[in-house]
Amino acid sequence: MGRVTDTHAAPTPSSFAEEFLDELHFELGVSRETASPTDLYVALARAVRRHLVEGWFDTLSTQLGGDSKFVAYLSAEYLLGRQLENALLATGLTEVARDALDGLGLSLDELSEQEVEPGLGNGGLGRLAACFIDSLATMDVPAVGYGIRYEYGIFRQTFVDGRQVEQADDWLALGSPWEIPHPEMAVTVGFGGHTEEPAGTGEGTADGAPGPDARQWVPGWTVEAVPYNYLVPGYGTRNVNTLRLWSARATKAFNLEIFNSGDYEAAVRGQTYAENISKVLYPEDSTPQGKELRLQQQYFFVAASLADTIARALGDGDLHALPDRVVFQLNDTHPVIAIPEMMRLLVDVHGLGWDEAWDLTRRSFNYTCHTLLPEALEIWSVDLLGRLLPRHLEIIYRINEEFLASLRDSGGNELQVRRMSIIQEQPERAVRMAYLATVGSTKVNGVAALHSQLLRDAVLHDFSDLWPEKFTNVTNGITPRRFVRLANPGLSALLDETVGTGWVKDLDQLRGLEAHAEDPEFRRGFRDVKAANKQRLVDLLATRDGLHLPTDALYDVMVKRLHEYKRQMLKVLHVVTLYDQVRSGALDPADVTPRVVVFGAKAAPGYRMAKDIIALVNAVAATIDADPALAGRLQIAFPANYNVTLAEKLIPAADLSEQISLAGKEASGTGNMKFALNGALTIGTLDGANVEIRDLVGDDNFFLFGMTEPEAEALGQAGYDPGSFYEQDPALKSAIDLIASGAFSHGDPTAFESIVSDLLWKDRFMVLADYRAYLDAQSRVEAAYADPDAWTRSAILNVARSGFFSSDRSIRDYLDRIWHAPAVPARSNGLRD
Ligand code: 4GP
Repeated sequence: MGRVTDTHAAPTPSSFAEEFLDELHFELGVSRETASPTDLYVALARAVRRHLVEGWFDTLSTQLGGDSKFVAYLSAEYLLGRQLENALLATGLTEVARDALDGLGLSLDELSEQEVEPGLGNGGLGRLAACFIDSLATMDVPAVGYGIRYEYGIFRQTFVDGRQVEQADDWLALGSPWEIPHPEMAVTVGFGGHTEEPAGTGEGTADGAPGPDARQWVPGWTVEAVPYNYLVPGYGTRNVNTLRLWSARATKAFNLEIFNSGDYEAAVRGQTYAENISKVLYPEDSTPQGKELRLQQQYFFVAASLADTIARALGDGDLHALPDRVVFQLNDTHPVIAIPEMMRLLVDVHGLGWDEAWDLTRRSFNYTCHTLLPEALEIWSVDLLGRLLPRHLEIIYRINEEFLASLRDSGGNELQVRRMSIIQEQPERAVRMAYLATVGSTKVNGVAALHSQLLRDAVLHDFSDLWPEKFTNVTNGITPRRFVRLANPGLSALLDETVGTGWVKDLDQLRGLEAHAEDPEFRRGFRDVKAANKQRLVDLLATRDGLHLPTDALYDVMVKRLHEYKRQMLKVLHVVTLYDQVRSGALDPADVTPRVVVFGAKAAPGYRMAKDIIALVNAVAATIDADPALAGRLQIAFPANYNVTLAEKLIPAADLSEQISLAGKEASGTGNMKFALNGALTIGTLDGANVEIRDLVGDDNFFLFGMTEPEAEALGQAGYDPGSFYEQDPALKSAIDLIASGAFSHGDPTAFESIVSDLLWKDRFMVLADYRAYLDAQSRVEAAYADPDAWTRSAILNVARSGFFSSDRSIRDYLDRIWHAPAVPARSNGLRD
């Protein structure tokens, strides 16, 4: 038996200190005196990880031993955030570790700061996946998250002269103590090549003959997918699930013959090519990337995951049991190539007939859509697909042929057939991955009620007419462990005192706060927590970004990816208007509600307009800072490199949450939920999950403004003319003119010309049309903020009524509506040899 930690005995500070030193000395090979801060952090992380392993073994043996069904969550992104504090919370070791480290003259908080978060995702979609695996583990649901172990995650953002500059995120530079690699379990993944009549035998057929529909794929090249396991601890349970991320490795590391001949570069070319597959996360959000490498990434992780899943779910068992043993959830279109891959495995490798294979496949897959922007639905040209995955293209053609034939059989006209074809013909022949997903899945869901409705009514309406029962909704959620319990210890303590500690696992218990909203004492306590959180943020931004911010101000926060549809520009116009009015004397600075406007946003590196908007925000920030008239009244803070770690400090400090996308464009949003749950009031449109937030927290506790989706749609249809809004609203005109005049660019009127002319002539997301309503809503915010008691009451009610937005509830909905996979609590077996 290897050296193991006796986790049966409750760890004490001294036993934990021993484990920590053991890691430091024997695993890292450094002494306490010579250890760097990273060494200390790594030793700590590994000491904590020991306490997850036993639960993990128990979970695996419980789940694999029975005939339970498990969820295979396929996602190209997991935006995990830091792991240490979450693991400490799950193991209940926070105080033990703190005391142990104290005893060694070390600080838990300082060591925690050493952790580099794994930024293996872009934004909402990746963070949602991280919340979901947390909830799945907490709820004892057998589940594996599958994804890619990118060597470089989402880029690190810096600003140079106010403009975004990207740097590679080498998060693995100093190693990651949370991962457990298994090179011996590598899976071979093929690419390219050609298909032919099957010569060999069908592995899965009784007589060893190829199946009736089988073809043989002869790949042109292969790579190895090496699994790295991450332990996903549930909260308040023994259960520890698995996140399995795949890393690409060359099948043959290098060619010795070529090396010996002296061409060193050529000798490793194959390796470089193969390993590029998991090298870097595409830094795109809500935008498709039609790049070959991206398709390689998608197929790479999907093929490895399916092979793994089949082995795990069935072992040597009967393939016909597949839908009873595993359910695949496709997180957006990125993993949709899994559908033809499953067909290939069943038909070509295991010798099943086409119809049977199709039935099993369709019963095993489900698809979540995360967008409403038509251009954000992935499309792969048949040229590229045929070159990279020739057999998959054949399979897709046949799926489409049969689907279109069935449409015609049931009386579909040619127009409808063309509209619904998985293959688009114009402007190039290409595969519509969202359609393939819809045809190949049992259920298709949107991520908020409005979004699911719009999927049915617009984006996928032909399909929902055909298969109404296929469409459902699961409103997104967020984990209360990370986003309240860890991020907001002050609020957590107050909640524990007031409603007990059960809320961490059952967020509906927050309802118990409602009565306390009327209690002046409780309000005071709640306000104190908010004030302390602001202080914590101010201190952090002072050291992290050199910003000097007041604490006694309204914290007005807009953090999310930079995208035109999210309308950071509307927020900028509000700030510019305030500045403009003070400057022109129309507004007495003394009448400006002291306000710190916080932005956090990364722009996709190739997205010009988004990057220009970042530059504008920084330019306006600098101009306002330099103006003494606004000192202590209005300030923009735009800390660079917004990520999960920063979110955890920013959100608890916010008073006002900006959720101001054009109605009908934000699928759900999840930041909106985090803010409400931490006691910020929302200023927002009727978009995404804002609709449900407002329904729950109450109209009086939410600042609604702007067009509804049908209104925006109608305005678009009628021929939207942003210039007319500019002409008719003097404040708006003046704000835009001020930007155009060069007031924020040292007199250079060309600096923001792209933004100004876009707003005046195009304004696809109707910023100008909603400007006036937004300003009016901001006036209501100011009036409400002037009455701290009433504001606090509203904030408390936001917390009390946001229990619905727990990702535990989302998972319950997935289980009830889609997965039907019962919980299987891990049974203790003790550590095995
Ligand atoms: C996002 C959506 O834009 C956001 O509304 C939603 O809350 C989130 O997914 C989770 O469902 N989409 C992406 C993306 O992050 O990359 O498409």
